[in-house]
Amino acid sequence: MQNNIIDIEKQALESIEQAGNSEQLEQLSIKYLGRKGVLTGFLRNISALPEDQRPSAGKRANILKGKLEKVFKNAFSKLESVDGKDFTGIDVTLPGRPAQRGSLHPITQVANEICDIFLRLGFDIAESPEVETDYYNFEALNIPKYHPARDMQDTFYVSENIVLRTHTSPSQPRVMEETKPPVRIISPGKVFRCDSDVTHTPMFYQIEGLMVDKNISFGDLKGILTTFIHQFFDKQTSLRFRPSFFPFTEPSAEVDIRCVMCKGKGCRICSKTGWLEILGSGMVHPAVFENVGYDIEKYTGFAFGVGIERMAMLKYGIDDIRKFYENDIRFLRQF
Ligand code: 2NL
Repeated sequence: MQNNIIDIEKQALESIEQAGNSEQLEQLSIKYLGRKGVLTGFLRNISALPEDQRPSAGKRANILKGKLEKVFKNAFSKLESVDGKDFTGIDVTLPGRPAQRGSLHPITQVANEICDIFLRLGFDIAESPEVETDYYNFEALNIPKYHPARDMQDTFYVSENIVLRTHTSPSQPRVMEETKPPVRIISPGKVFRCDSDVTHTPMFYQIEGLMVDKNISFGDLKGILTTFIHQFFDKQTSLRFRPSFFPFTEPSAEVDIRCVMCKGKGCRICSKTGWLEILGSGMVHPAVFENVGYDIEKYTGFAFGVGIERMAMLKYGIDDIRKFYENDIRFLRQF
């Protein structure tokens, strides 16, 4: 009996060693460990042994069973890696996987489109840091020390004198400090405000424009902005200029367009007014020119700011600004 179990072990280990592939190994595993296998048969026959030999025979058989299970497991994993290496070529007749084509984010597309319109009108692009000094973000733009826009509720402060820019205007005094008029620039980019709901995200995109020269008038402002709106939406779009207030312009005007959804009849998008507010603008305040050293007797200029998300929402009929930043590929693929 003792010899018998030693023989079984010896035979099993030898044949496992010689097995060349997982199929042979599978057969061996059935032969030794299967329900009708050698070891099961051995265990079943224990009752035929003399009583004093039964416990030790049972114990030896169970130990061998555990050992063979481990050996099989190792042998299988060894053979699996060998099986993989048998693969010698590619099946060139299989259909290929189509490459996924990427596309620009809708905000980038709209920003590019707006920049292109102004580049054709002779504007240059001016960029500046997203982390800005208090001076260029507020002071240079005539936003006084205790103006509500400077509140920590509205502005992200990095330190006492450093903020995440709340508009892209800071690039404009930066350019004016270094360039004599004429100046014709637009500043696209990310801006940041402590605000978050259906129409506000804490990070959003803006494009601001600035034109300075001798004899620049409110008529130039109207002409340039009308051309811009007609090119971006369509030539039939009506505009209206409403008096407004900004610390950096005087006079200031807000620009509305006829509702692109209802064409002025009144709908949910325009809150039944028939008009949509899309731009802030005005003639550059003399205090801004003085801050950058421009002669206010010689030069005048206009400036404006437009939110890119809002333009994209109106152009494509999107009702929730947060959709731009959820990165749902099903949304983004539509553009
Ligand atoms: C808005 C308002 C505006 C400006 C931005 C500006 C820049 C300089 C001087 C004067 Cl350097 N003005 N920028 C002017 C009027 C309005 O933006 O509602 N933006 C979304």
